[in-house]
Amino acid sequence: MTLIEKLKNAIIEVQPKKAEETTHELLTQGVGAAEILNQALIPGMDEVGRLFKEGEYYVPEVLVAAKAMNATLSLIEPLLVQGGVPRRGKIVIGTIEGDLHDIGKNLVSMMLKGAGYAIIDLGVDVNANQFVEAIQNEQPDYVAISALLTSTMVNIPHVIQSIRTAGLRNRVRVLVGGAPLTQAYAEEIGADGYAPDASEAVSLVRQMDQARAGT
Ligand code: B1M
Repeated sequence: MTLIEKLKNAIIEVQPKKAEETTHELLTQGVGAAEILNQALIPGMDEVGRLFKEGEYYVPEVLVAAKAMNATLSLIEPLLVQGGVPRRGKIVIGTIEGDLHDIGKNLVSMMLKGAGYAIIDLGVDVNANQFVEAIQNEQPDYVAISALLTSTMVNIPHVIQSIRTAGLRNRVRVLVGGAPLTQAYAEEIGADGYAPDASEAVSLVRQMDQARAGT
C-alpha cells in the first residue's frame, strides 16, 4: 500500500493520529500538497460521506474524520500558503447561518491566502448581521459564503439582501460555494460569482481582480 493510500484509509477508517503521522511521512518524502489533497484527503472524505449517507457511519464517526481532515490540512497549510506572494485584496469568509461544516471553507481560505489575499475568517454558523458588520469593519473586496446543506444554502440570499439594505452592495463582491450550490443558483440569488472548489475560487477572484483593473 502506498503512503497516499494509507492516508486516504486513515481518513476513511477514522484514525486522526494515523492520518497526521502519515501526512508527516508524505511531507518528509517531498510529496506535494496538491497530491495529498486530491488523491488522499478529498477522496477519503468523499468515502466517509458515502458511508454516512448509506447509514454505515453516524455523526460521531464523521466528526472524528473531519477532525482528522482539519488536522492534516493544517499540516499542509505551509505548502499552500507559501511566503513571498504579493499582497492582493481582502476577503471575508464564513459558513452560512445554521451550517457547521468548515473543512471546505478552511481549504478555500488557505488557497486564497496562498494566492496572496488577506483572509478574515468569521467561522461557521455566520448570520447576515455578522457578515454586514464584518464588511463595515474590515472593508473587504470580497465576501465568500460557504454552504454544505440544502437547508442552509437558502440563508445566503438573506445575507445578500442585508448587505444591500446596509448600502454596502456596491462596495463588495459576493462569492458563493459549497457542494449543493451551482452557478445557476448563484445567478438566481444575485451573487457575483460561484466556484465549485478551492482552486476555482482562486481563479474566480483573480479573474474578477483583472476585470476590475481593466475597468
Ligand atoms: Co455533514 N452532511 N451533516 N457533517 N457532511 C454532508 C454535507 C452530506 C452531503 C452527507 C450526506 O448525506 N452524504 C449531508 C448534506 C445533505 C444535504 O443537505 N444535501 C450532511 C448532513 C445531512 C449533515 C447533518 C444534517 C447530519 C445530522 O446531524 N443528521 C449535520 C448538519 C450539522 C450542521 O451543519 N448544522 C451534519 C454534520 C456534519 C459533521 C459536523 C459531523 C461534519 C462536519 C465537520 C466539519 O466540517 N468540521 C460533517 C461532514 C464532515 C460531512 C461530509 C462527510 C464531508 C464534508 C466535507 O468536509 N467535504 C459531507 C459529505 C460529503 O461532502 N461527501 C456531509 C470535504 C470538503 C473539502 O469539501 O466541503 O464540499 P466541501 O468543500 C469544497 C467545495 O464544496 C468548495 O470548495 C471546497 C474545497 O474544494 N467550497 C467552496 C466550499 N465552500 C466554498 C466557498 C466558496 C467557494 C467554494 O466561496 C467562494
